[in-house]
Amino acid sequence: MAVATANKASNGKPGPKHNIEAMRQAFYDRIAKKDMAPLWKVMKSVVTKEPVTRCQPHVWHYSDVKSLVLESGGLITAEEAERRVLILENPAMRGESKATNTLFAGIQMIMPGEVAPAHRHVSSAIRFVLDGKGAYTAVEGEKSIMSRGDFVITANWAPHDHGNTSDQPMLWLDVLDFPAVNFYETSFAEQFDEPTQVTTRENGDSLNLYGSGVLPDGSWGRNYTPVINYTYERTRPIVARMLAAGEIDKRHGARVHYANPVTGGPVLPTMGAWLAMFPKGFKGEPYRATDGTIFVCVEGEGTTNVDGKDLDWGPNDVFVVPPWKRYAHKTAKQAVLFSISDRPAQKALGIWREG
Ligand code: 1HN
Repeated sequence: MAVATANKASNGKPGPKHNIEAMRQAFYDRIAKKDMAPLWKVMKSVVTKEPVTRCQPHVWHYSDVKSLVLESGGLITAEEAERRVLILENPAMRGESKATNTLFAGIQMIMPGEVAPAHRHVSSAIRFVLDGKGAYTAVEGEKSIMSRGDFVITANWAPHDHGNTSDQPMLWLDVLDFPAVNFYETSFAEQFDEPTQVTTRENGDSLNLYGSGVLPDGSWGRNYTPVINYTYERTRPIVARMLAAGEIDKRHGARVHYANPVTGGPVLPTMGAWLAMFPKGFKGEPYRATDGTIFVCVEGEGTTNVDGKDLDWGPNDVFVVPPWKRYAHKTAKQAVLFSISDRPAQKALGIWREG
């Protein structure tokens, strides 16, 4: 087989540089037919010097979202839809059901008298309640009545259904890890014959049992929190107390993370969540980390600068910060932000970085 010899004159014929390029291309064409390719052509784009993301910073304003979600209530029932959710699609990843590359976000509504039937799936879900009072989520036999600001957890394979016995629509943010689960191609799901599961534990049971500084003897033995609903009623006073005491991080404000009371670790192996209160006039220092983050404004208003772009937010607005983009919060009023990301998954894999 001919070997290219560089730097030899070529008497009017294409020069050696051209020869070697032509020979390389001919080689690439031949190996392509055998489903092979040269790493050296792609190496810098597959192992980048820094994180590369398609995810864009974006805010969904509740003034738009709420009226559109309410409108969807006239088009389809929760039963027919199974889950009546409008997807918050990252503008750079339309049609992929992604807010970040690893997380789904959507706004779900359940109308008075409706039931969203029981099912379970490998993908874990969280709900953050935006509007309404008195609808419930039943998770693994516990019925949890929800209020605004509550953080509700549906772990991997936990049976769950929703119902609304109140007299007003209830809306919440759903965040699921299914883009990550689907990346690993490990999704399973099933529906139950009965639309609602039998509940054996009353409202608030798991928070009372596991969130009171004592733990039942015996091991919980699962890799997610036993608490179904971390209520705003219990969590808000903690960040308010930190704010009053001046325990305010220069980047993240007076912030807590939601913890699994059995381990002290994150609530789910795939997703972690935080609640932060900021004083009026807060001007945060910039921060970046490799986990793309979904934020919800619970109270107040402010602006988050992400990589030079200002995202203005007020109550119930949802915004997304892509991985490794520097961001800094500032507030016009005292504000509360909930946030969620895939940080626990990245940490478990040893690939998380900040700074
Ligand atoms: C799901 O099961 C729920 O249970 C919400 O409320 C949103 C988005 C995609 C796939 C399953 C729920 C979902 C979902």
